[in-house]
Amino acid sequence: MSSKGVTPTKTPIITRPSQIVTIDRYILDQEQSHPGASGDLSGLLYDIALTGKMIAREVRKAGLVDILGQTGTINVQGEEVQKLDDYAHECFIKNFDHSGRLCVMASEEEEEPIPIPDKFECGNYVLLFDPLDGSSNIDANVSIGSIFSIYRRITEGGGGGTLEDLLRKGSEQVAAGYVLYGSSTMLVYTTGRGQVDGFTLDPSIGEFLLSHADITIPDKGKIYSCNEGYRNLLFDGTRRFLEHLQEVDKDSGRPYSARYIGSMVADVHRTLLYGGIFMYPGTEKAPGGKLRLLYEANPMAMLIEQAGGLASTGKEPILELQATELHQRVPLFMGSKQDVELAIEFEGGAR
Ligand code: AHM
Ligand code: MG
Repeated sequence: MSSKGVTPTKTPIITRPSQIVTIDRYILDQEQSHPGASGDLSGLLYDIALTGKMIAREVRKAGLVDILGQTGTINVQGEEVQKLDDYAHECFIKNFDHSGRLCVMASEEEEEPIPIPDKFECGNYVLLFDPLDGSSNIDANVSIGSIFSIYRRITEGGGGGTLEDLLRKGSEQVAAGYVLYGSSTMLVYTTGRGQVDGFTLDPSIGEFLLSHADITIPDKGKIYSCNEGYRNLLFDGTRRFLEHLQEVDKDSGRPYSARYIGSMVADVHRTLLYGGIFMYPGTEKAPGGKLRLLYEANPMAMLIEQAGGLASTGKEPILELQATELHQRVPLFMGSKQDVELAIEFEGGAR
């Protein structure tokens, strides 16, 4: 997978488009630039946009739960009120199981692979998703998000896919992205070729409009993002890296500022736009860290690297790890190239 050669800069490089481009039109234009494309990947991306809109609609109502009904109860419209993460998980499944484009799915919320029901056709793609990441933040009105990762199937025969189709290397992803439910709803995705684009939902017309074309992450940032509450559990190299970022040295732009939302989609989104480093390292208690390789690390690593940044475990590139378990965890350092390279030096790893 190719990533961009990026020149150092202090501000995010985003081309503000002068025309109004809907996500549908953008996806169609991209498809037409690939002669011979079947349209299946485009169809999956349309369905991601729809799913994002449906989840955004429910997220907007989260604060009204006392008025509209508690989860597990029947609301005044006679509908059962679901927990938001259950709703998001089912929304993905209901929108994708009958598309004819997938052969198997997997969700961070479900232990086992999710098969395509027998009554529906199977296709050539595989979808993994974290339906609502950071959901412990919902009650505090903090940004949350959905993350997705798409692969081409590797099993042959045209029927349902297997674990083999799901346990992959991140470098094999054909598309990845997230929907951020923040002060506005944004969909950011990549299909490779060094291109990452962001679309903002205009709620008045229900359309995602291209707002951040060709996002390029600054080569070096001035923000670090991690849960410093675990400082005393960190390995020495990681702790020394943090201390290094906090030292005062005007020439190298230190000290860095700390920003940690505790909601990966929001923290990675800021890192993509402003640069710097987001990390969820391993600790003595949890050497593999917390975040999941297939649902969180791989899709975010693809986005960051396609925008010109770097993603590493501290020892090896995230995208080169062969997944061995559906829910495996992985230590994570991602963001501006120079900042992640420095983290790798402190971690004692190789690029
Ligand atoms: P979740 O998948 O249970 O929502 O947990 C993932 C979230 C990420 O969004 C975030 O980066 C991380 O957990 C925060 O964890 P911590 O509270 O340990 O800092
Ligand atoms: Mg998650």
